[in-house]
Amino acid sequence: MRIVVLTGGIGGARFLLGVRAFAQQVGAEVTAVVNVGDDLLLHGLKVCPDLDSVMYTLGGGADPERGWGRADETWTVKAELAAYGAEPTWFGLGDKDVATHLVRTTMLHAGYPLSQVTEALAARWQPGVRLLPATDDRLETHVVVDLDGGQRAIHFQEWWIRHRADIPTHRFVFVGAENAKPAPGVREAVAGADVVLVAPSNPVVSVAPVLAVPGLREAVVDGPAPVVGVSPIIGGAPVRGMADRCLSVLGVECSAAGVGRMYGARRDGGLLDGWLVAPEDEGTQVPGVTVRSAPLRMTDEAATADMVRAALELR
Ligand code: FO1
Repeated sequence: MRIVVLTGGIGGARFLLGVRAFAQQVGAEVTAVVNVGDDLLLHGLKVCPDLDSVMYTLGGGADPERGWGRADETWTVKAELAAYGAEPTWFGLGDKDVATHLVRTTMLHAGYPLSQVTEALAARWQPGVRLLPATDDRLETHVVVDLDGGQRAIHFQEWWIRHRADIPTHRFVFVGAENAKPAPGVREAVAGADVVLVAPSNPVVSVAPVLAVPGLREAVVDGPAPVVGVSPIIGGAPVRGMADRCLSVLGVECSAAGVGRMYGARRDGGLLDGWLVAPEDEGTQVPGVTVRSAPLRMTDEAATADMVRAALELR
């Protein structure tokens, strides 16, 4: 069996732990197509938070409390940058993490595309799933907000971390998306998949930028594989993160039904064939989509693998 997962964020990385565990039980191959909209250039370094969260989490090197960055991290570089007054001070790179960005940036400057750089970095971490950025091209999520007396577009990370998503917000813009192409291997993986899973990631800022890459959404919805999503919302609240803030910007109800309907039924031009919701959301209806419930708390790998099994039963 070949499983493709559209994913991003820390929830997506934890979901992949369960996908990998399930895949090991049944001998399946997994390809993760990862959001790059959170990526940023910082102090001359290319930082790819979602690719790194997946790589560190699956490689056993992620900080378990934060969910991002490295375990047993130290912060000397951050303190030294602050001593120079180098902005931004609201975004911190750990010392170990900096090594990843140095290697990545050096390879990118040498002309390697992000997909090849990701493969090279993953050779160290052995994540056990194939990691593909959604695109090798520049695609950044920016957020149009009211700030300093005017309307401005700021980088997603500034909105998310500096402002805790708590300023008047108008819309999200996936800068560069219109000229982006799916990274090499993405279309092929989707075309050869037995199932495409949409991880319980933030639908607005993790999954939407993946699907915003021209040709990628089409490959999924016009492809042969059934598409099954897992709800990131349980009982009206996000499992983690600030999906509620993001959904309210779009005027979408923060519920399993709201997100399922936003994705829509594949047969009606949307994305989904199946939608897995939590027992708390039993009875959720999404027109044209088969909905089932199963426990969705990713408390450990075994529980998450059970979620994946339940999602695959929706095929
Ligand atoms: N999140 C924070 O809340 N504060 C930070 O200073 C921060 C730094 C950071 C550095 C590298 C990295 O890969 C992730 C980092 N994150 C930080 C997490 C990140 O902002 C978001 O959680 C993701 O982009 C959302 O998926």
